[in-house]
Amino acid sequence: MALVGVVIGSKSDANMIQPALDMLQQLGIAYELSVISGHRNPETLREYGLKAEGRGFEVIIAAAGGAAHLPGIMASWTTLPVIGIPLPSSELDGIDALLSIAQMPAGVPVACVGIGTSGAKNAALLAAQILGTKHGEIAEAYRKYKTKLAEG
Ligand code: RP5
Repeated sequence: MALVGVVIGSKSDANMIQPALDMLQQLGIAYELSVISGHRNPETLREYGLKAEGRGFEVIIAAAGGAAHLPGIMASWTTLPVIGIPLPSSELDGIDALLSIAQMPAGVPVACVGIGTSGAKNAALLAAQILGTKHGEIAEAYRKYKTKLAEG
């Protein structure tokens, strides 16, 4: 069963979040990838958020570019932790998405990583850290990753 729900705002975002998917796979974390636009499919996004916990997800990663309302709206429909990835798909190269995701009004947090592929990789690692507080095998996989990282 997938522990992480990964949602992107457009099919065109797929390449940019591939590092997140690769890292989740490397750490042995099952995920499900969905394409749901915050502004083109608002009802689908609502339903996804409301059902996410019941479907067994424990963390949601939401990636979008432009005004990037997807992670924030997702967070409004679920109590699961939401990690937002700002994508550089617009004329502003992701600065717009970064500010939109990071500057959530108080009360509805979204954990915002950096812009683009580095952020995508870090989103998966952050998800692993969150899941590791409950799942010993994920904590162990993350520890091994950190050990290798130190070796250079
Ligand atoms: C965002 O706008 C998407 O995440 C994508 O990065 C960008 C373009 O999407 P569409 O033109 O497919 O709506 O919402």
